[in-house]
Amino acid sequence: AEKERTFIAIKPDGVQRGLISEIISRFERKGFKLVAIKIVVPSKDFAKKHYHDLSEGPFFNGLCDFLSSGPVIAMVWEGEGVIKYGRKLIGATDPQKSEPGTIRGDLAVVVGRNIIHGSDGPETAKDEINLWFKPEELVTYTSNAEKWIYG
Ligand code: YYY
Ligand code: MG
Repeated sequence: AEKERTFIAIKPDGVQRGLISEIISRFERKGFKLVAIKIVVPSKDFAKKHYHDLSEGPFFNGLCDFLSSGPVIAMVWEGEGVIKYGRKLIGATDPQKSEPGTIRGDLAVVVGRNIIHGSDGPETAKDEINLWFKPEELVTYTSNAEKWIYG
């Protein structure tokens, strides 16, 4: 059965700090399935498209400069409830308010360098996956572990 999908990105700070495998393993160990991944330096225009919802905010320009400042790991993760639970794994937007045990809580200190992005709902997940990936870059497969994860 086709499960829900979400867009997750490790931002340039997470990549530069050597946190790629740490972040991927949290999603992987949980039982979510990686269905697309690439490393890319987004242009500033692309960053603006990604964050278009925030274009009115005072931090928009700096945020887009930052996202386009270096390599990003763009991913699509699949699983039951992955959109909402992915946000839980990530933690609150401001790492000062993220619980310990979450990615931002454990690994980040300030909101402008919070190392990871995750879609905030089904509509944005769809839009962000379409923005970052071509359909043929998404790989549909059955993981051998699925019957042990879902029963
Ligand atoms: O979805 P999430 O990343 O948790 O937060 P958003 O409200 O969508 O903001 C996107 C991004 O913008 C956030 O991860 C950091 C940055 N940002 C900021 O630098 N300062 C703020 N006051 C709010 C958000
Ligand atoms: Mg957001």
